Amino acid sequence: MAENKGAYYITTPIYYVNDKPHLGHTYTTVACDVLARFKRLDGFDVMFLTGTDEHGLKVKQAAEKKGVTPQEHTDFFAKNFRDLAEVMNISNDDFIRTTEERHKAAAQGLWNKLVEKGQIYKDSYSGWYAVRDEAYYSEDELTVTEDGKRIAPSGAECEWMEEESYFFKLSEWTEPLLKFYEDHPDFIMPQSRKNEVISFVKGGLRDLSISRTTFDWGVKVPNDEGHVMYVWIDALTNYITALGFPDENADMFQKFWPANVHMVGKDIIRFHAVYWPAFLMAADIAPPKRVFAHGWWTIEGEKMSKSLGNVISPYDLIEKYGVDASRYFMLREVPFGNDGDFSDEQAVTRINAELANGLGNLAQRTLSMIFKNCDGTIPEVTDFTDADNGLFTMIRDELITHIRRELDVQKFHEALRYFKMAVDAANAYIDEQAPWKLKKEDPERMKVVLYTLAECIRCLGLVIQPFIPETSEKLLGQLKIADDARNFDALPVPLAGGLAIDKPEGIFPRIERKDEEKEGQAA
Ligand code: ME8
Repeated sequence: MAENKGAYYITTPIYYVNDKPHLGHTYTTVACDVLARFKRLDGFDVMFLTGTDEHGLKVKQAAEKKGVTPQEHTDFFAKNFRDLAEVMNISNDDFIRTTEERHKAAAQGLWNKLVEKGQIYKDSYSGWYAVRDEAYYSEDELTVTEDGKRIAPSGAECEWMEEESYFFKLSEWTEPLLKFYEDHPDFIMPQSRKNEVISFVKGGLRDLSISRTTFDWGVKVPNDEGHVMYVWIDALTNYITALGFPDENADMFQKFWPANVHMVGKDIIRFHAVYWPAFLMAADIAPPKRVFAHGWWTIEGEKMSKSLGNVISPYDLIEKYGVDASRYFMLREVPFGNDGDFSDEQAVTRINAELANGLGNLAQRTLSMIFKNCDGTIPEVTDFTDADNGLFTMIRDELITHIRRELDVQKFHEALRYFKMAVDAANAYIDEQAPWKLKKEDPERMKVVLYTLAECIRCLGLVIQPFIPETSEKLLGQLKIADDARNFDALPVPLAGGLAIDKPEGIFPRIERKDEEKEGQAA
């Protein structure tokens, strides 16, 4: 049994149910899944939450357009997100929908606490509102088109709104927030986003309108049913709903709050790193430990988004490359935190080089030699050379330390770079040692080399599980690694000799390029 290292709580944003999920949503969820799986294998008790954000004018309008009720609309789209999570092999422990009763109770519970603490007052509000962003903008943030339309920095069109509203005393939290950022230097990551947030807060915060009267598709404000809560106070609360809030003595709340990481895209950093900790501090609840804002997938430089009509469907990716290769590519290609332009060309190159030729080829070459030349059993050997031991040190002892360190700061691409270096080292070793030559010249040495490689494949298979769970399962299955020997505690325990392995099967097929297919047809 692995040592229990304590609790670890990770969340994705809850996605709007105004359309089907695309590559961008999948990216955030896969990144969180990798962390959740890694932490479980590393001995933590993990809670991993994802879900859907189902209230607001946008949803109501989308439902009206389709001629269905908002609830029917949200039921349909929430299912899309749930289904995709299953297809992408996402290991979430809970899936929250903001239309659930438990969530309404939590949002109202937080509201009541803020009222108790004197943090909410009623006034009236007017300003430029973008329905698409569910946000008000100040005049100086807007551009005015020739025909007088006001456009927000996000590109959304704004309309003038005037309504009675409840306000949260955000202005009182300017200094406490700045102090919080200073005392918790790792709260906002990466650094570029942190600088952006701090300079926004230093500019001074205005009180925030947190209720709406112009529509009713939302959580009702307690004791004033003409108002529904502003979608963001409603949505952000999801992170504590799932832990049993408003019961702060609930076991889950006690165990998992504050969250270790709220993973979000950079578009919603302000809500998570400014409003959310302010709401929580105002309600006497600890803020989360970290908000990590990753970059955007772009297509030819433009953010992938439904409104621009340039979205990549995760199902297309899966069809072309498979689930695991898609997961690997997303996290390997772009330094996590930066924007990245999507191209199939890069996906094929990366997958072929690192999965098919890299890991796949290493496993296939090694396991088929063992199968043919060692009676299908792992050789029993003892005399290791410096070259063998060097590889063990790199892959059995050091690799996990590098990956753990990089994942703790959400550098998925760096973790995978270390993995790739280890695979390359093992492939270089097989070429140098040339076990196919040793077969005649020195069969005893051949066995040692094949054992060394099999042991490296075991370790590589173990550490890569969070990224490519299905393939590593196949690989560890071929090596007959028992289920209880698949967590990271098992890494230092060497592969036993004498065990029979399964007949090896390729784990990563090479992906044919479109141009190769054409050439093939012409030939
Ligand atoms: O903002 N590249 O929901 P949403 C990378 N409901 N990631 C992307 C992306 C892209 N092109 N497009 C979207 C909301 N994402 C709110 C959140 S949380 C309390 C409420 C990902 O459906 C990224 O994680 O618009 C981004 O933050 C999120 O989807 C926005 O999803």
